Amino acid sequence: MTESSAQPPTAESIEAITISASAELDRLENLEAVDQWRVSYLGRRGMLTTVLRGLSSLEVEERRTVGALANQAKNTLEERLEERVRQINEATLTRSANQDRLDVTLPGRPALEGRLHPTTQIVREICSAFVAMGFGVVEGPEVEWDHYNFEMLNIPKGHPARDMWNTLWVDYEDPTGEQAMLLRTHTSPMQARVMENREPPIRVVVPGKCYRYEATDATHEWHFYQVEGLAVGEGITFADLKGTLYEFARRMFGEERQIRFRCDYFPFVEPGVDMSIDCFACEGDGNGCRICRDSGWIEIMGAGMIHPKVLEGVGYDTERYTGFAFGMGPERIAMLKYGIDDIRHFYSNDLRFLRQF
Ligand code: FA5
Repeated sequence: MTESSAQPPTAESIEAITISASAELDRLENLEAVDQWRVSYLGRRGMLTTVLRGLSSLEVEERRTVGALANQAKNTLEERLEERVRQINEATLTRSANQDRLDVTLPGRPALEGRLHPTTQIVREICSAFVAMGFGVVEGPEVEWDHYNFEMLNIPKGHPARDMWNTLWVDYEDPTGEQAMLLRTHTSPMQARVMENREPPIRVVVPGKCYRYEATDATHEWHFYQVEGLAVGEGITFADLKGTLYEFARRMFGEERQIRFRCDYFPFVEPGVDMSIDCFACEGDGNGCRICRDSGWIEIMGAGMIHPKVLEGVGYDTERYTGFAFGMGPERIAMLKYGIDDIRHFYSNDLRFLRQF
């Protein structure tokens, strides 16, 4: 670009300005530079504006001809300016679309609709069955003391039964040096926590997450849910345990269900049992049932009458009060109910699995 001269304008000088301004404009790549160009050619002191001002020094006849050329040049440059701005905007949009891999012409994606996780659904179903039978629902800490997870459940330090629960310990120095911290291996620590804070009669269920240092397989996760149950009062017997759990099985799995109790060992109950329901998928006739493995029975929980040592531990009069407790795994119950073949599906976050519930 050259400085405008004080010379009177001529057809040649106007043409020269138009050619050089157009060539310069074509080389500009951004809107700031284009605006500077506009100021220097078409602005109040721009080159072409100055030329137009100089028309007054021309003879009338010449002024008419050169003036018409100057106006035409102004219109041409203004049109070219508009066109260049449009080109730069388009190029910027294309560049950003390519770089960001964003196709602004695509229709928007519909918002994903969330739903309850299958574990949450089954936990709620289990709790509702017990709430309908007069139980309340309480929750407790997932990071727990050894004291509640083991000691208060009649599993002192060094007791071989501790091996039944592969424990994840928390690296924490207790200032008193007495307590070890862990991720609860079951919901049973809530038995003592609830009883310490209440007087019988007690009827509660405790849903919550548990953790075990376990190798995972189709039926074992290292984190999973349990629903604990606890009933304490005067005159509670094993018949109450059986009646309550039978009613639960009917509500969860249908009116026709049969149940079976077999002896099992848990240090905090006496007697201890495991409870099974008869297989709803087959007749136990040995035709290769995936669900009960042809036994005709499906194990769903551990249970038993609360051990007197546990009741003593929380200061209850064992001559007066008795009770029962049970603990079940909701994922395993959901697997049975919906025919899910691998517990690891629950927490692998595959929407194709989760959307089915
Ligand atoms: C217990 O944890 C006892 N606290 C249950 C209990 C409570 C017995 C009250 C008596 C009185 P067990 O380790 O068997 O028991 O676990 C209970 C249920 O938790 C199992 O039946 C199973 O459904 C579930 N469970 C246990 N380990 C896993 C695991 N690794 N992955 C998924 N579910 C599991």
